[in-house]
Amino acid sequence: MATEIAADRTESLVEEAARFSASNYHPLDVVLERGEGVWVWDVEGKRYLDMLSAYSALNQGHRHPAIVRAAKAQLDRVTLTSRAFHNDQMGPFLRELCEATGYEQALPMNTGAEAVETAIKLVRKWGYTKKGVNGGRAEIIVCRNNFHGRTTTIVGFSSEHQYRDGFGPFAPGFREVPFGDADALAAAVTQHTVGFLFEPIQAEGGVIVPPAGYLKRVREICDQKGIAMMADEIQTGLGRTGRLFACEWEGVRADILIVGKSLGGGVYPVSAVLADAEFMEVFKPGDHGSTFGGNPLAAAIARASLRVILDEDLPKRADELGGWFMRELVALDSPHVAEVRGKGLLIGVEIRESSGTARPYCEALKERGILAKETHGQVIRFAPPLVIETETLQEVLADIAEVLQG
Ligand code: IF1
Repeated sequence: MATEIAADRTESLVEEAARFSASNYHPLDVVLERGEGVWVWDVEGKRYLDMLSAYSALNQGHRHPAIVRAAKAQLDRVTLTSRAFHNDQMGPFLRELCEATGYEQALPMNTGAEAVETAIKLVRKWGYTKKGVNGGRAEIIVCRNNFHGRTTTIVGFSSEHQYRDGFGPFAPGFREVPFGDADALAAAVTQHTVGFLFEPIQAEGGVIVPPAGYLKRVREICDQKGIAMMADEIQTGLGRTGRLFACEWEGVRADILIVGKSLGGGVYPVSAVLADAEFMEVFKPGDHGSTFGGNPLAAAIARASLRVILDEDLPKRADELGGWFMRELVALDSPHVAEVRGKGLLIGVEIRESSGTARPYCEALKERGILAKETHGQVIRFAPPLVIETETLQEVLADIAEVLQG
């Protein structure tokens, strides 16, 4: 009886959301009401392991005590000042972010897409004022299969039909090359090119890891041609792939680094663009802004979020646990799996076309208390919070084995 009532509650909440929201999503039928660490609970009291981590926005886990403490303390002080005035959190936040990443300056925004837009404006103005590109003709090279957000400018250079269809007209000034092909990048550069925007691993694209040496070659080409290397590490950054930033895997430093997601610790949207003053100084008062960017609540939360990543050495955890977990997934030797790929705790399991799509596998995992989300039809993405324990991963592996081998 009690479980029936609970199931009714799930159904009515799912229906309510469907009735009153736009249908731009197709979520699994689970309604969550509580989260702690790597666990979430639904309205029926059932516990799940969160293997999606809100697309890497929860690297520190749900409601990390240090981050919640910082948020609560700041809620009792001041939450929003606007950039018309200073606040006592933003400066320390940006200094700590610069110190952690090795860039001279940072510009705070809120969502990932806003930070990408900010980077686009930054590199264009840098191109016009410092590189001498002809006014209005700046070109940015992007990768096929990219995902950088949902604004009209950004979807305008997406190669995914659905992300674009019906939303044009789009902004000009973008040129596409295949991801992972450094020669194609070199060949695409013209006198108008100002930058190359890329994800070190294409996450939404299906967890696509580029060939070894790619990022190094990209760095060399950007240096040779005098264009800006622009890394979107919104999803790959802040420890996810086993390094603080995925570019570190090849010892490479981008000119413009874009961060988001876990910078807000899963508590609040916080994003930022990082670069040296040579770039950042092109922004003059009034050139760019945001009502909420750099607000004291965001800054206090981001400071705590960053501190957790560094203090708990989450990149190292992701490296060790991810390497082990990926080997175990390969060792399952499932007949339904075409490939297991990824880095750190950003792992994609590609289901063979002959075994159907990834969605039913995600549904079956959900039944066993594991939340994962398919991407691009065939790929199950496993990306748990980086605070996960080895024993927990070990336990779910048995369930994953059943689902993948069944
Ligand atoms: C959705 C995907 C992930 C990103 C990279 C910028 C952004 C994202 C590399 C924009 C955002 C999100 C968007 C969210 C789901 C999620 C996603 F499947 F859509 F692609 F993570 F894989 N750069 N990715 O991954 O950041 O503006 O959203 O803060 O659109 O449903 P945002």
